[in-house]
This record gives sequence, C-alpha cells and structure tokens, in this order.
Amino acid sequence: MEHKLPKLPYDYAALEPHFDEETMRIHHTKHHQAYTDKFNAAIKDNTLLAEKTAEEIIRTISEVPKEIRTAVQNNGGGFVNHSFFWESLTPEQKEIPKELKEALEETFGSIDEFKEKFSESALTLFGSGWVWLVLDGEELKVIQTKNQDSPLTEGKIPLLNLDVWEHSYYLKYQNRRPDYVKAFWNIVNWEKVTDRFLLNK
Ligand code: MN3
Repeated sequence: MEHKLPKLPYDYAALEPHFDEETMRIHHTKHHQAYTDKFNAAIKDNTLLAEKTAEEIIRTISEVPKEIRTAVQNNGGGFVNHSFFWESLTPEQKEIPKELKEALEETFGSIDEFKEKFSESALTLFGSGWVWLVLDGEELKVIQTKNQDSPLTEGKIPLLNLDVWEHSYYLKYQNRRPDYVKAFWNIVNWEKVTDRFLLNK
C-alpha cells in the first residue's frame, strides 16, 4: 500500500506560541513528507511489505530484506514517529485524566517528577532522536531512541513522544533545546496519551 502523509489534526499555527507555524509547516510538509516518500520508494517492489501497515513493518523490522532494512528503519521510522507525534499534541490541552495520572504518580512519584525525568532525557540525548513514554510490559518507562528508531522495534508500546532532532525546534529556539522541551508540556494531548495507555495496559 502507498503510505500517505497524514493531515495534521490542527492548523499549522494552532500550537503557537509554543511550536511556531513556520517550523510546523516545514516539519510536516518537508521533513515528514520526505520520510513518507523515501519509505514508499524503499518498499515499492516488495509485495509482502505492501500488505502490512507501517507500524507492523517497524514492529517486525528483522523480517524486512537486508538490502532495504536500513532505508525502511530510517524512513519508515520517520513516517511512523512523526504521525504519532502530531497526534500527541493539541492546542487545547486538558488536565491529565485520572487513570494515567495515578499510573504516572505510582511509577515516577509525581507528575512533576515524571516531567523532570522525560525532560532530562530529552536534554541529554546526544545527536538526533526521540524521547518516549512507553509501556514495557506492564511498566511505564521513559526511554530514548536514536535517529528514527522506534520503541515498536523493541516490543514496547509508545504512549507519548518528543522529537529532539534540531529541525523540530531550531528556527524558533536555535540551540535552546530546554526552552523547546518546556514549551512542549503546554501542548501535550493527555487524553490521547491516556487512550493509548488504557488500550494497552
Ligand atoms: Mn522531525
């Protein structure tokens, strides 16, 4: 199947002032589009992969033929990770639903301690990659992945992610990654994260 760049669930300017319009537009129409195109190009001659969803392909990356595996891991990963990221954000943030709030408090001590751990993970990630809240079995964990690698490949269930590639913040924040991470907390779609949690716990 031909994988299509998904539409954003809000306008490019909707996450202002936290994530700026120009960055959102370029990130979606250039970066995400490029991952999508290269992913499609990499798998276009493979009839087996054509029947799988992008998530399934990333989950079972070891079954992808060696000669296209790196291209699929990078571009299929980029395709899936960004689609997941846009869905994790909202211009109309609400309180963290009780089910997720209690689970985060139980695991990390408090919501502030969870945010601190996730932020710290984003700030210490060297080079390009992502920070994630995942379910690893029954356990909530904060993890990093390099480049466009996905927790799906490690058998983990992603609940929330943050892009820490420079292209996601450089236009507005330049080298100030801490400010970008701080801004992120104002636009997390907690209802979406909770849906993912309840579906998989
Ligand atoms: Mn990106």
